Amino acid sequence: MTVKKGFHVAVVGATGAVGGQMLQTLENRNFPISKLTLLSSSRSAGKKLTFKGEEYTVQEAKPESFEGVDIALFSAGGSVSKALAPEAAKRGAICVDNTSAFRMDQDTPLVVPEVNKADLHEHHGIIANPNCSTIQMVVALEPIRQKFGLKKVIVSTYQAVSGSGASAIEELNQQTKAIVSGESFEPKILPVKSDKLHYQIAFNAIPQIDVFEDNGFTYEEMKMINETKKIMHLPEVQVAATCVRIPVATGHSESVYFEIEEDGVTANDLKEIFATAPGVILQDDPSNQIYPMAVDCVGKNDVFVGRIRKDLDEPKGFHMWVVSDNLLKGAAWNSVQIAESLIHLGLVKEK
Ligand code: NAP
Ligand code: 3JN
Repeated sequence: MTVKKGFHVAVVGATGAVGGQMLQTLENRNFPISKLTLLSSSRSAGKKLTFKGEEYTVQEAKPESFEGVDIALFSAGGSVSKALAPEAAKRGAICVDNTSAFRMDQDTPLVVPEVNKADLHEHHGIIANPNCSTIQMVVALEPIRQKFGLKKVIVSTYQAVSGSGASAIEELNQQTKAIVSGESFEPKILPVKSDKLHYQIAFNAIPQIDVFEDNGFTYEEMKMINETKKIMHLPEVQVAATCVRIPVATGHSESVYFEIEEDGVTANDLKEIFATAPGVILQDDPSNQIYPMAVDCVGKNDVFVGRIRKDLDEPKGFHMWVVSDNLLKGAAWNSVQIAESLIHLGLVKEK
């Protein structure tokens, strides 16, 4: 029998929209895996999934599932992470958690490798993967901050339905078909499955992602505000967000207004920075109608930036359009990138 070299990897939520991309990304990256454990709820236990041409049976996630696991990638919702990530860490696994469960905990690094990879050294068994909308924005803002400082950010998002899971993709498809064929339908998932009211997403834009907080912002908006400050180590930066769901399957777009600290900077100075910034692809040529669009970013790991222009009134203010595949850089790729970084930094060892 040949012994495979690499790590025992567990994927929690393997049957979900993010979990599926997680498996695809591990496969595409040829991630060093000696053993793969696929976990879900009891609903999908027994289901077969294929990885690198081999069939795996999904098991129900339990504390004992993590015996011998080196790296556990969680994307099964916050309550599952709260219950099982500490159990996995207790058994010696390093957890990369895609939910908001631990993101703002002081002891948990919140990491986007292009921005704050060094924070991985501070981990205590759990590393948090930020919210998708935050990730793509900070990848674009960080190279600007490094050169010119950052004072203020105002972002409006145009978020794809896949951010809300496999059932939301299905809801958009069904509603679209129903509307074009003149049939009736009943919205059941968006904006938030557990909230009181549900609205049509096909041919619509819904200004609510996640539940409302007492301050009038939604939880998604508060994630963008708080996570940006933590990842960039900028507690004083002013951030405001408005998050909107649009009828796009995959690919979040963002209109980002930001103010830098330095005077005399031009839009061309920013374009020069983006041309070589890690994880960024510059697509900005208005005369030839070149700018990032959601349909073009699907299946790609990068963050696409364009429409860069200086504000007409505020000399330190700029606008840009930032697009990325929310299931890849926003979730699966950032998580696998964190796992690869842990290996390169010698922070995870094969058992
Ligand atoms: P999804 O398509 O609805 O999939 C949910 C997954 O979680 C399924 O595999 C499901 O298994 C599993 N699951 C549900 N309850 C479970 C339980 N009690 N124990 C074990 N597994 C359970 O949702 P998704 O879009 O993949 O998102 C999943 C989670 O990832 C979200 O809740 C969120 O926390 C996180 N997420 C993060 C980002 C980000 O911004 N970084 C983006 C999207 C999602 P079954 O097949 O058995 O139901
Ligand atoms: O809606 C989107 O586009 C992104 C959604 C992310 C999400 C969905 C459900 C629960 C999250 C997240 O990662 O912020 C969570 C969560 O709070 O864990």
